[in-house]
Amino acid sequence: MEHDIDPIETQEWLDALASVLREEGNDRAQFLLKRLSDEVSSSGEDVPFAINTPFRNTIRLDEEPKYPGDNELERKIRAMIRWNAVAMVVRANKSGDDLGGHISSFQSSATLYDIGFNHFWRAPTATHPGDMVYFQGHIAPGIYARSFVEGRLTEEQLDNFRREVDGKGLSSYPHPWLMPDYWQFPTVSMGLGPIQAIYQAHVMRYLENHEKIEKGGRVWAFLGDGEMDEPESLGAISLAGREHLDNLNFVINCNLQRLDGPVRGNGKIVQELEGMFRGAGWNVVKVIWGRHWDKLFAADKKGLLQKRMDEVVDGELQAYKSHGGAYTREHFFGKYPELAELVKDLSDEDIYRLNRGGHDPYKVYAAFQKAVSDNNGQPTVILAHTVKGYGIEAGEAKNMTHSLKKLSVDDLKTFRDRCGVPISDEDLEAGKIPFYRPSENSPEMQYIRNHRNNLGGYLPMRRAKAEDKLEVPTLEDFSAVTKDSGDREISTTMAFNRVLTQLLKDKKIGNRIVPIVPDEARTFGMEGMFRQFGIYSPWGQTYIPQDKNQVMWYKEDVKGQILQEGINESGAMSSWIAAATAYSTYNYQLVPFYVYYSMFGFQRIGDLAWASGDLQARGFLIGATSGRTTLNGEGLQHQDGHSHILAGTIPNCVTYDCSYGYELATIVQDGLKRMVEDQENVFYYITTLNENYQHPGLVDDKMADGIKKGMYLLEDGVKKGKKTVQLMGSGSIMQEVRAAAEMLRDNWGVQVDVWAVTSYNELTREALDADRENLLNPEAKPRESYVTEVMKGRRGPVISASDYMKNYANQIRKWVPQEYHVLGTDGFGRSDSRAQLRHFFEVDRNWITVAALKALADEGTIEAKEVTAAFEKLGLDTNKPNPVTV
Ligand SMILES: Cc1ncc(C[n+]2csc(CCOP(=O)(O)OP(=O)(O)O)c2C)c(N)n1
Ligand SMILES: [Mg+2]
Repeated sequence: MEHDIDPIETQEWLDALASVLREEGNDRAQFLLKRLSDEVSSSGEDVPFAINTPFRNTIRLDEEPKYPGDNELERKIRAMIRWNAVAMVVRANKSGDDLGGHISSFQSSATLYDIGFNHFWRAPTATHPGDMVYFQGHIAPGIYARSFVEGRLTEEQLDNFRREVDGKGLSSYPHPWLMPDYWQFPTVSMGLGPIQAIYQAHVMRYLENHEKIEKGGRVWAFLGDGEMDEPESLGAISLAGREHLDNLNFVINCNLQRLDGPVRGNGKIVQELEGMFRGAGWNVVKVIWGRHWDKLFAADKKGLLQKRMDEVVDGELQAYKSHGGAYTREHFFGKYPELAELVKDLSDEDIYRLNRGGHDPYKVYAAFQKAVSDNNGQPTVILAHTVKGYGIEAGEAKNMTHSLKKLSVDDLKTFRDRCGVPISDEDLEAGKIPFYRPSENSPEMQYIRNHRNNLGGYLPMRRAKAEDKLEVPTLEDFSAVTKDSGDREISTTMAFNRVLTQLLKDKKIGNRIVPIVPDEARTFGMEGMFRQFGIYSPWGQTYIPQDKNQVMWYKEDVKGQILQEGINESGAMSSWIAAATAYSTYNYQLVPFYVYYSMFGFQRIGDLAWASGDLQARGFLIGATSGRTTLNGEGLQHQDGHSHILAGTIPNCVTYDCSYGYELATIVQDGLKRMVEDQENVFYYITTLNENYQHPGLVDDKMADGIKKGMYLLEDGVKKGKKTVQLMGSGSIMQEVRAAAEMLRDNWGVQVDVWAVTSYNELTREALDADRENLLNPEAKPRESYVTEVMKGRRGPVISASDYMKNYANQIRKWVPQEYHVLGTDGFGRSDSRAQLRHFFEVDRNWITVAALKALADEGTIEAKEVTAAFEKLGLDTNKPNPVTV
């Protein structure tokens, strides 16, 4: 009911409420409102739905804290940073190299960052873990500009913005890989910043609860309002609310625009976000209007100004800023005569200068202060209303402003005037766009230095290596897994569980191991770890678990070591990232093992995996229940035959497909040595399988060396004679390869060597490196690739079979000295028995056998008709359709 049918009665209720607020405070008022609302709903009626507050500042004027800074000095500092940020991009785009860069986004968020740098963000010190700031990716020029003024970056570096190849320049966006001492978090792929920040805060709490790091760190994520449309941006906010992550702040720069146009032209992005975050249990602090509006609101006794604010849509708000004061007077205030009256004494210029909250240091400071010190133990989102392209006449609030990279001399002059930097007309007219840095003893520099010193040092800053030195177990320590399994049939997933359990119990690094699962531990047989090591929960366990009377009950514990992240691969991956970079962020090494269905790995969270490379994450990703035909009953969407190809695209991701427990133990031990002891910036992807069979044992160091390099000789079967082949196998398909070897020997008199290939990716990388070295050293004796080195002199054609697409094994073709034939699982998976699937994809023992015979026929060792006979003998249909087509 919109219409007020009894204003006198309404006023009585409002007066009563005002008196409660005045005399007894907000808590009492809330209590009464809740009672009233309970009363209405218990009578079966609807309660008014209100997830939003009006479109105004959350913090009232009389609640604002005193501003602790020198606003005038800060304004001057901010102006020079803003100038340098623009100069950097415009200079980079004068060369004609089309380097790109962004001007308008930072201009809209400069005040937000400045308040953080001047008053809030602590650098890590001996006594404080430091704050972690996720900078919005494409405002990087603004952060460089500040570092330049601080003397941390040189003019030469600024001039090489986006020129990264020769190592002198600054990366286009925050990329730890390219600036390892500076940027901490890659954020520019929209949505990755917010989800990473949430899980960073979550892992921070995990470490605090385990008393592994000092308390007091905070995570600040700066995000765009357009970016909030990414599912990753909002998809995990309920975790932060539920876990009371009051160490987390989002600052969303609501400049109402994204790249092409308005974020919500016909609505209000601030209000929409408010509702979502409130629903997820966050504090929402709206910073809508700057202080120049305060007087107008105070004079607006009838609430008409508020009514107008509530009804106006973002498309209009954008147009007001873009068209100026006269337009705003007519279209905004002019709608109601009382509002036109309210601003009659203001000039058009005054109206244009009515500022938005995100550009007002007083309002922004108040919001940040509330987030830090008055947050009711919940995460806080600050919704800062700003203008995109603020202060840039050529682009302010214009739809095209995101892409603005070049400014005319006149535009530069106007912007220079607005910033008040001492740059001459002559310089600008001569095409120079000088940077500006005040002298070291200027009040501005003193101010910057004092404030950053008080906050522990300069940011951004990244620690490239942890100071702590750890020792990892030796391969001998894993002898339970590296020895022959005898008659016992086990899977590599089971072998992995043994390795992990042993690591968790290890005296030296056991407390550094972080197992991570997304609701799939039982699938991998890991449920025994629940009771043994506990599932992390900030609440401990407030209920008696249903299975408490069983040996392996579901134990939740504040000291629990396992991160069970629910059905949430992106969240689990983000937890893994936070743990895998703890050596850098917390100076405390962790070894996370994220175990998941291999199909729901790289293809689902590919962009986070790519970011992990940039982040120089160190840890293990375990694609359990892998293999297109080995995971047999689940069908097309579960059966992975390509994750190794995807993983291989990440330069510092080391990948292995294991057949046996001793391979797995060798690889994990080597990974620990490289990542933990040597602090090498690589991470591991290992696939394990759930097919049970007997496992042989590790023979010697040479075998271990081959496992790490990517292949080794498993069966040395070729002696004298002409009928010889080389078979390569990996994963579970190794069992088919070995069976084929038996058949070839027994039924066709062929001698066979069997090679175990643990990583076609590693073999390829090494061989490509050898090729490159040979190219660069044309007169030197060529380096032989490892593949060539082990295969040369071996007799007979080579047949490779794996549970992965043919492209995976095909990679090494160039370096295999013999004829090379590849079998693989190209096509969509489907549910059936393993035997049926391997027949369907033509990777079983029969198909390997006919492929070997055909290779022998091709080289003239046997006759083609013998191959035809083999097809008949083995009952293989030569009219079978190509599996990739069905
Ligand atoms: C996943 C992804 N998609 C698209 C882009 C390209 N992109 C860069 S900035 C941008 C617009 C950002 O708008 P908003 O989040 O509102 O930030 P603003 O610049 O307005 O602060 C887009 C689409 C990207 N970086 N990442
Ligand atoms: Mg925006």
